[in-house]
Amino acid sequence: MIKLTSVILLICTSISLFAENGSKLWLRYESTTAVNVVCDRTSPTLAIARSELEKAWDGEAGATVVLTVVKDSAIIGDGFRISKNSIQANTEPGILYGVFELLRCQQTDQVTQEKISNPAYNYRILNHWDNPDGSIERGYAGGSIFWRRGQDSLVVTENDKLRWKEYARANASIGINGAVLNNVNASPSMLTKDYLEKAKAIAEVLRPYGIKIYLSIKFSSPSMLGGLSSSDPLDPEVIQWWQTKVNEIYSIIPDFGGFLVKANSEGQPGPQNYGRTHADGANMLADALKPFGGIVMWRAFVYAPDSDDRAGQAYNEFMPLDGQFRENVIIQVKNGPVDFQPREPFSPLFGAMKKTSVMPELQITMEYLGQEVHLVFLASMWEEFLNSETYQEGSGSTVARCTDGSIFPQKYTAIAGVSNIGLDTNWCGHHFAQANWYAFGRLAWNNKLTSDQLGEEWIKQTFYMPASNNSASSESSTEWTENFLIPIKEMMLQSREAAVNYMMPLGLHHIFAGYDHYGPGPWYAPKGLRADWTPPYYHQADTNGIGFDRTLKGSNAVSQYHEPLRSQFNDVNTCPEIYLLWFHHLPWDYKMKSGRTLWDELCYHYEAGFQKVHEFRKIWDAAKPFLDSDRFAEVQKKLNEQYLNAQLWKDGCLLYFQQFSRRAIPKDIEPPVHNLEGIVSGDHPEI
Ligand code: GCW
Repeated sequence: MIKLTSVILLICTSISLFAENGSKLWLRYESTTAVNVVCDRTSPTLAIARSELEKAWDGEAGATVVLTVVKDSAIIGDGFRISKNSIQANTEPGILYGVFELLRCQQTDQVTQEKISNPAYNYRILNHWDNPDGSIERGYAGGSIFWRRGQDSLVVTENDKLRWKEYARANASIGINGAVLNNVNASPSMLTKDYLEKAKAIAEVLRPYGIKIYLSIKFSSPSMLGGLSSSDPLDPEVIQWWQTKVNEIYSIIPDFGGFLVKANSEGQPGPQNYGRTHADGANMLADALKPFGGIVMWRAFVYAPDSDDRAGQAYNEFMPLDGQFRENVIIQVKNGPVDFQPREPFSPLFGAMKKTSVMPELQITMEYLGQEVHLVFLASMWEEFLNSETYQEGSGSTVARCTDGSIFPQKYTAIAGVSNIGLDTNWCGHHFAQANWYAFGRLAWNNKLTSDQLGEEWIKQTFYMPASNNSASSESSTEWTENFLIPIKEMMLQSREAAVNYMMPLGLHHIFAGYDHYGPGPWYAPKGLRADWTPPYYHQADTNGIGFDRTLKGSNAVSQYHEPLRSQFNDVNTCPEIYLLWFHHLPWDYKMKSGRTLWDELCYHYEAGFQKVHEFRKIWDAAKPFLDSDRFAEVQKKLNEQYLNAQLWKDGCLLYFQQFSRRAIPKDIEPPVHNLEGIVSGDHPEI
C-alpha cells in the first residue's frame, strides 16, 4: 500500500515536473478556491477580469470581490484603487489591471495594501520588429506571431487567435496597452488593404485586453504605394494621400493607435530627402491622425556616415526642433546615445527637449546582450537608466521624471520596448528572457520599481511549484526561499554587470562581430564598410591607449550633458569608471582608482565577468531539486553555451587589445585558452 502511494506520488510529481515548457509565462497559477465576483456591468473586458479572478483566486475561500467602474479624480488614466475585496477604476482596462495586481499579490505572498495605483506612462508599448514575411529583425525566439511567410501570410486561423489572446493576456497582466505590429524598417505593403484587414483581426483579439495596435510606416509610401512622384511632406498631394490613408485605416480599425516612424536613419527615406525637417515630416502625419486621436512616435535614432561622432548626432539634429512638433508627436529616443549597448550613459536628449514629448525606447530583445543564449536580466540596466540624473531641472530630474510628466507638462507620456516575442513555445527563446518582457511592462506601469522587486516577483510566479515541493508546509517554503529564490534572484541581479564585464567593460561599446552582434569583434573592419559600423571606430585602441575621446578636446559630445554632468564626464578624475572609455581615450598605464593600470583593470573586468558565468552555472545546478526537469535542462544548456561565449569574449578582447597594450595579462588571471587567429578567422561556431 505504502509502495503504491509512493508510486502514485512519484507519477504525479513527475507529471507536474514534466509539464513545464514555459508557455504559461508568469501566469502559471491555477486555483480551485472559490471566489464570488460582483460587478454590475458586463463587457468583454469585465468578463476577462472576472474569469481571471475565478481561475487564479488564492485568497480566502468564498470571499467576495467587487469590481466597480467609477468616476474618481484621484485615479488617473487606467489606474485603479485596490483593496483585498474591491477594485475600482475609471476605465474597464483599469479594472483588469487591478485584478492582475490583486492576483500578483496573492501569488507572491504580499498583503494587498489599500492603495491607488496610477500608471507612470499613458502609452506602454511593445515595438515588434516583425516583417510581413514572418521573419523578425533581431528576433531570437522564432518567427512572428502576427505575420507568416508565403501565400497564407494574410490568413487568420483559430490558432493564431488563440496565440494572440495569450499574448494579450500576458501583456494586460503587466499593464502593456499598445503593440506596434511591424518592423520600423517598414514595408510599404503594411498599409495595403489586405494587411490592414489582417491588422484589424489582430486588433479585435487585443481590444478586450485594453491593447491598441499601431503600425510602423515607410515614409515614402505615397510614392511607393500611391504612385505619386514624390513623398515630400509639404506637397499637397502627399498630404492628401496620407489623410485618405488615415481615413481608410480608421474606417477599418476605429481605435487605431497611430504610427511609428524610422525616417532618415540607416538608409530609410524621410523628410530630409526632400529638404524638409523631422518636424515637417512628423507634423504632416500628426495632422492626419489628430481628428481620430492618433499619435506619431517619431524615432530619434539617426546618424550619418560622415560624422566624427555618432553619439552626438541625435541631439544635434533634434534639439534645434524642440518646440516645433505637434502635440500628438512623441519623439522616441533610445536609452543610450549610440545603440542599445550593454552599457551606455543616458541619451542627452532626455530632459533637454523641454517643449516636446519624449519617450524612452528600450530593447527587450537582446541584440547586443547575448541574444537567446545569455541569461541577462535587463531590469538592472533599465533601473540604472531611469534613475539617471539629468540635472536638466535641478537635482531630482531623473530620466524617469523627465519622461513621465512629473517635470514637464507633456500631454502624452509613453515608453516603448522592442519586443523579444516569437513563435517559440516559451515565447522568448530563453526562459529567463521572459523576465525582461515582464520587467518592461511592470516598469512602464511603475518606473520606481526596483530590479530586486521585479526579479523576486517574477521568480515567484514563474518557478514556484506548490504541488511538487509540498509547499503546504512552511518548512519547505522557507527552504525554497533560501535555496532557490535568494540565489536565483542574486544571479539575475548580477547578470547584467557580468555581461558588461565579459563583453565591454569600463565604457567600451560596440565591439561586436559583424552584423549579427553576438560574439566579440573588436578587430572587425572590412574594407569599404562605413567607419561607424566597425568596432575600431568605437574603441580607438592603439599603442598609446584606448577609448573614444568625447571630451571638450575630443568630439565634444560631453557638452550635450547638463552641468554638473558635463564637467563630471569631461574630467577624467571625476568621470565614473563605468563610463571611462566612453568619454576618454587613455594610456594603457593610466592609473585607476583601484591603483591598477588601465590595462590590468581591463583584464580583471573580463576575468570577473567570465568567472561570474561559471558561478551562475553552479547556482543553477544547485537549484535543480526545486525545478522541473525541462526548464532545468534547457537553462543549463544555455548557461554552458554562455560560459563558452564569455570565454571567447574574454580571450578575443584581451588578446586583441594586448597587441596594442604590449603588456602581460596579470598572472592571477586564467590565461586565454584560444588564440586570436582562431577566433578572428571564425573557427568557433559559438561566435
Ligand atoms: O540596433 C540597430 C539594429 C537594427 C535596427 C536599428 C534600429 C530595426 O541593428 O537592426 O533596425 O538598430 O533601431 O532602427
